[in-house]
Amino acid sequence: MAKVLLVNPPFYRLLNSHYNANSLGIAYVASYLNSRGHDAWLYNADFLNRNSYVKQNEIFEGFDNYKKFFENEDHDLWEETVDKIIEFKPEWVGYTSYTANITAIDIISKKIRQKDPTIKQVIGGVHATLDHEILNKLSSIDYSIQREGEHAMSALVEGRDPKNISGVVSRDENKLIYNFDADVIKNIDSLPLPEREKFWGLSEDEKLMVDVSYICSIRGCPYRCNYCASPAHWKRNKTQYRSPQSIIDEMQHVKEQYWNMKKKYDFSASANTKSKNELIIEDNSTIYFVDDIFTVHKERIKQILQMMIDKKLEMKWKCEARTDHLDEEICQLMKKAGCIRVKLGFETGSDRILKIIEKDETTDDMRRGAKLLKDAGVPFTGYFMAGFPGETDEDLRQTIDFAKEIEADYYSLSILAPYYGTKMYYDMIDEGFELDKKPWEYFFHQTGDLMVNHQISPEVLKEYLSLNNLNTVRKGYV
Ligand code: B12
Ligand code: SF4
Repeated sequence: MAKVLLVNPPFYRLLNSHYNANSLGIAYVASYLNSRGHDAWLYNADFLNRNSYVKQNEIFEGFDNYKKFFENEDHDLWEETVDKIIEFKPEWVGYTSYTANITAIDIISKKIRQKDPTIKQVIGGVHATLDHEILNKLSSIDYSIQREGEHAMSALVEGRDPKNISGVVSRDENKLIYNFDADVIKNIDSLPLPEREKFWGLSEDEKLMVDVSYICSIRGCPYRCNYCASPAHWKRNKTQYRSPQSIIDEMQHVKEQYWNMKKKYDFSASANTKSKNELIIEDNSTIYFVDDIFTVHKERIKQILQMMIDKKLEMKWKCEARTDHLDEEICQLMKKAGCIRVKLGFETGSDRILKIIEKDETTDDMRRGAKLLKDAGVPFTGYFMAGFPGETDEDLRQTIDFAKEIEADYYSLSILAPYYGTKMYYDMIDEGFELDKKPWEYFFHQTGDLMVNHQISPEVLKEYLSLNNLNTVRKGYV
C-alpha cells in the first residue's frame, strides 16, 4: 500500500482570492488509487478558510503582487505548503499542473526534495501532457505523466518499471525516456467516482467548505479552436463520453451524500451577484459539469436531461456549451431539468476573426443559440476575448456591439493570452513572438502581459474593457 498526497498548487491565493472546489483530475487519480488499496489524499493548497472572493477585475489588478510571490521562494506561503505536505509523511507526491502552476510546482518540489529526498514526486495534468520536456525544467520531479493519470500513477506506485508504463516520462542518466500518452481509458464509466472525502489538512468544519459538486461527463472535445488547449490535451478524435445513467447516478450520490450537510458558510460564491438574487451560484448546491461542451451530442444530452426530469432530481446545475449545439428542445429540457447557467464562449463578434481562430461557428449561430436560451429562460454567461492576432479596431468594435446585442446575464471579458500547447502558441512563436521566454506563471489570460496584438488602439481596448460595467463576474464561478 502506498501513501500518496495529490496536490493542487496555490494559484488564486496568490491573486488575493482562492478556490475551494474539489479538483477533479487529482480526485479521479486518488479514488482510483484508493480502489486499489492505496492511501491517497487530496491537498488543495489554494484553499482558504473564508468566503470572500474578489471580483474579476480585482484579480487582474493584483497581478503585480502575484508576481512577487515568485520572486521570493522563501515566502511564508511556500513554506506553509511544504510543511503541510511533509506533515502527511507521503511516499509519493503528485502535482496537478496547468501552465500557470509550473513555477509554483518547481518551488515546492525543490523544497520537498531538500527536506526529504526519499519522497518520490510526480507531475500530471494539462501542462505535463502538453510539455514532453517538462522534467528537463523541473529538477526535483521524478516522473511526469501524459494524459490520463489513473493507470499510469497506480503502475508507478505499485513499483512497475517506469520505462515500460504507458504515459510515463522518466530519466535515464542524462536523457528522458518517453512512453507516449497514456492509453486512452475507453470506458470511463468503469472508473470509481472521484474522491470527495479525503481532504488533507482541513478540519471537519473546513471540509464543509469544499465544493464537491463538480462532475466530468466527457473527456475531450472534438473541435479545434486554435487558442484552446483542449485539442492537444485530450486529442480531438479520442473524446470519451460517460453513459447518461452513470451521470444521473453521480448526481444522486452528490445530492444524498453532500447536499444535506450542515453548512456553516455562505455558499454564494459569485462575487458580483448581490443585485440579481436569482442568478447567485451557490457552492455545494449547484452541480458544475466541467465538460468542454456538455451538449455536444444532441441525442445524448436530451437523454440525460430527460432522465434528470423523470428521476425528479430537482438539482440546480451549470455547464459549458456551444451555441451551435443547442436547439429549442434542448433549451426547454435544460430549463425543466434545473439548469441555472450556461457558459458560452462567444469570444468575438467578428466573423472574420471567428474564421481565423477556427471556431467553426458564426455570429449568426451564436445569435440563434443565445435567443433559444433566452426564450427558454435559461441564464447564460458570455465569454469574450480581445487581442487575437490580426484583430483590428473594427473587429473589436464588432465584439463590443455584439456583446451588448446578445444581452448575456453575465460577461467575462479577457485579453487573449496564447496558452502553452495551443496551435496559436506555436504559430506566434514561428512569427517571432518570444512566448517561450515568458515565465510560466504569466500564462493565464486577462492581464494583458501576454498580449500579442499591438495594432488595437488603446481607446477601443478601453471601450471593450469598460463593458465591465455590464454584469461581469469572477471567472470560474458563472
Ligand atoms: C474546471 C476547469 C477549471 C476550474 C478548476 C476548478 C477545480 N478546482 O478543478 C477553474 C475555473 C478554477 C479553472 C481555472 C483556470 N483554468 Co481551467 N479548466 C477547467 C476545465 C474546463 C476542466 C478541468 C477538469 O476538471 N477536467 C476533468 C479532469 C478529470 O481532467 P484533468 O484535470 O485533465 O485530469 C486528468 C489528467 O490530466 C490527469 N491528471 C491531472 N492531474 C494530475 C496529477 C497527477 C499527479 C497525475 C498522475 C495525473 C493527473 O489525470 C486526470 C484523470 O485522468 C479544463 C478544460 C478541460 N476540459 O480539461 C480547463 C483548463 C484546464 N483550464 C485552463 C486554464 C488556462 C485555466 C486558468 C489559467 C484560467 C484563468 N485565467 O484563470 C485558471 C488556472 C487555475 C489554476 N488553479 O491554476 C486551460 C489550461 C491550459 C494550460 N496550458 O494550462 C484548460 C485546458 C482550458 C482550455 N481549454 O484551454 N479551470
Ligand atoms: S474552445 Fe471549446 S469548442 Fe473550441 S476546442 Fe476548446 S473546448 Fe472545444
